Amino acid sequence: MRTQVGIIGAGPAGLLLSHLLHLQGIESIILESRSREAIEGTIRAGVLEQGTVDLLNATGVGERMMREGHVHHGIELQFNGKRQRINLNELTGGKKIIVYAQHEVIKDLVAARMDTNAKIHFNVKDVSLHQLETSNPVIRFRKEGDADFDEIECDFIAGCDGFHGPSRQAIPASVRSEKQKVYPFGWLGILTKTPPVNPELIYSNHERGFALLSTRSPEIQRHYLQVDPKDDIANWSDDRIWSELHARVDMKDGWTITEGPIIQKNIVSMRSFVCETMRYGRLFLAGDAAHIVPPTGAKGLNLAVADIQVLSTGLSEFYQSGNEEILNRYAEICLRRVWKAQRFSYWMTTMLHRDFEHSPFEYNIQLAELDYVTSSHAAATSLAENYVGLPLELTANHSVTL
Ligand code: RFL
Ligand code: PHB
Repeated sequence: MRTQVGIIGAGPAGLLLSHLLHLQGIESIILESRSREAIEGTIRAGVLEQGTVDLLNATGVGERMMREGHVHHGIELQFNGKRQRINLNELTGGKKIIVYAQHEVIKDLVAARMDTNAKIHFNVKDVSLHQLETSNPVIRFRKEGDADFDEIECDFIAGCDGFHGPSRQAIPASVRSEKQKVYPFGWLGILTKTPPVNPELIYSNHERGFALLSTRSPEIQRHYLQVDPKDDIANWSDDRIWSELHARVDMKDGWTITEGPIIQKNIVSMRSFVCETMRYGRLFLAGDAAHIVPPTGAKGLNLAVADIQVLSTGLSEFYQSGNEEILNRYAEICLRRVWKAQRFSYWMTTMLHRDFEHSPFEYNIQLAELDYVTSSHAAATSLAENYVGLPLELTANHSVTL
């Protein structure tokens, strides 16, 4: 087999890249280790930045998002028994976010690719990358049920295979600089069958631990509780989850979270991670394959989209005119924005979670920071402009808002 761009992974990064390349007349093949049902059913992100929304709309895959997603103009921060609103819209000159589940974005992208007879191989096994330093890199893999290996010869390989995929590992360790921080926090996430509890997301700092109330649809809500990352979900009965949510978000004025049947629950751990080369020869890493953020800033999916915007622009310039300038600066362009998103995600995480190793002094500093952020116009503006998404600077005098 031969293609122009071989893409490993059908997450948001891989599917969006294939979609954007198709719009520019560039051919790609996607290899995905899971089934279509599995990728379309995995519950993950919920918040889409303004720039992500604009890109999906501009490229013809935003129609259902605009119909079924929820536009939010602000978020609420709860601490010290009160709730304070950050008006994202006013503080950013009219920007907003849309709450629309990641697996719905995946469904829309898969449907768009299937409509144009895209080559997506699901359930592939034993993917490995070869000849990355040449102009004909190769991906080797096995199709479902096949004993023999297949090979795809490509011009470029896009490693969009998430944190645990093989692409990053294919870069020699000597040229990979990896920086990470592991947090002593985990998130217990639930999906519950109830109407929305609030028109906007509530991020709550409570002395028992962080809680986040989010949404999915008029019938299904998504909530999170800070727990020990090593805790077992079996220790969390539905009753225990509801009583902990009540303790962390109910208000003295009588506002109380609405309970309902819990239809899904799991625990994820949290880390910040950056691989500081995102390119090796003809291999380009994008999304979680290159960087991970803790979910408190709602940035992971949006960073994957930004990487793909840069990569597809670089590839399209290469195929149109042979100009490799953007491709050569791919890692530098992406990492500049990635590090700012890392800073924001780290800051939101440390401000909102309860670190049980901390002294009362440090806890009070955290509360003072929340008080400052919600009472200073300058500090609230800083939070807002990061939350809706910083601009992506492709060149010194060419910047697009993502
Ligand atoms: P993905 O989504 O992990 O997709 C990678 C794909 O590669 C496949 N794969 C392989 N395929 C072939 N061969 C192999 N050997 C392979 N190994 C892996 C995988 O099966 C998979 O299909 O990476 P991508 O595309 O970079 O997308 C990144 C996002 O998924 C991630 O950053 C977000 O989900 C993070 N995130 C959030 N991001 C936001 O922007 N806003 C949010 O509100 C938000 N909330 C969250 C989140 C992540 C969470 N979890 C579960 C960590 C909330 C949570 C709880
Ligand atoms: C979600 O709805 O899943 C969600 C919302 C905000 C976050 C993280 C996750 O910061």
